[in-house]
Amino acid sequence: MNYKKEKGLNDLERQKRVLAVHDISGVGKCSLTVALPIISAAGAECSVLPTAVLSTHTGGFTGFTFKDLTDDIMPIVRHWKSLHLKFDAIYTGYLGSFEQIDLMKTLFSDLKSPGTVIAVDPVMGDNGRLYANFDMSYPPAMRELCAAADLIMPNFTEATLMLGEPYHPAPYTKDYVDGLLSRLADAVPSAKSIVLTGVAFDELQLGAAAYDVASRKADYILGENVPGSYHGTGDVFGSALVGALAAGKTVSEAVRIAVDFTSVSIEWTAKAGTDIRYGVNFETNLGKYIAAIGNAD
Ligand code: PXL
Repeated sequence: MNYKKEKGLNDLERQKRVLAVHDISGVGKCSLTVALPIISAAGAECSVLPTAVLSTHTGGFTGFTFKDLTDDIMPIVRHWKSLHLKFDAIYTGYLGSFEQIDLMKTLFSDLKSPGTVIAVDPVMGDNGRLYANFDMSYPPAMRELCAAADLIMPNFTEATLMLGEPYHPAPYTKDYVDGLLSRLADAVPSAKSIVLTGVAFDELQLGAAAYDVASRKADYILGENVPGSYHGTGDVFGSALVGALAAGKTVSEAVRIAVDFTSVSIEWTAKAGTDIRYGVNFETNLGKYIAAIGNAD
């Protein structure tokens, strides 16, 4: 039997490795508790660098604990550097401080090798408001970090904050979204791709734009708009996107997979009537995600 001919075995020669740099919030399904299972389901190794340990995320709970791990970041990076590890992607999300934003620039230059994709989710806010713990001095710093990335994935709140523009809720016109993408591309010249989440041109559909900076063209990838604003959906989307990219999908293909996975996960959660603070039931839908990636057999 020629094992090489079997689907997927060529890929086993070297499994892709993604480094996810986010906080770990014990309860509330966001950041690393989402990135680890989803990127693993895509067939990639998900190495993690926790930026902080919280009892819950900061969106809607009071009295959460917050253990900052800033001091551990550089010793961890130095150890990994000594191991000569290759990361196919580095995916950053929630960062708790300016110092951590600065450290990410060092982490990128220390840990990237030719071919490493730097994916930055400038996690800062939603629905026109910054998350607790951040003030208006944070967006310009996040914009600088985005300027070190190959791919950024802001929502409209984060995009407008980084551009210093007023936030408008959906629905949007195509002209407005095209203009926003073009201004983002000018503001973040390193980025080859911009994935803008929360795109809706009417009440019925919601999705993302996959903007190719070289051609200045956007693909609009929409799915059913399931009502409800659940916590952690940005991280579910981002992790599904990064996992699909690690599995070899194009940016537009990966956005399609991530939009569908996020939308079906929201649908299940809405049916169950879960408190929005506890995040979405993506776990039940991981099989569909794996099938979309093509690793099902
Ligand atoms: O999902 C974004 C996120 C991640 N991590 C923490 C958060 C938030 C949003 O509020 O508080 C700790």
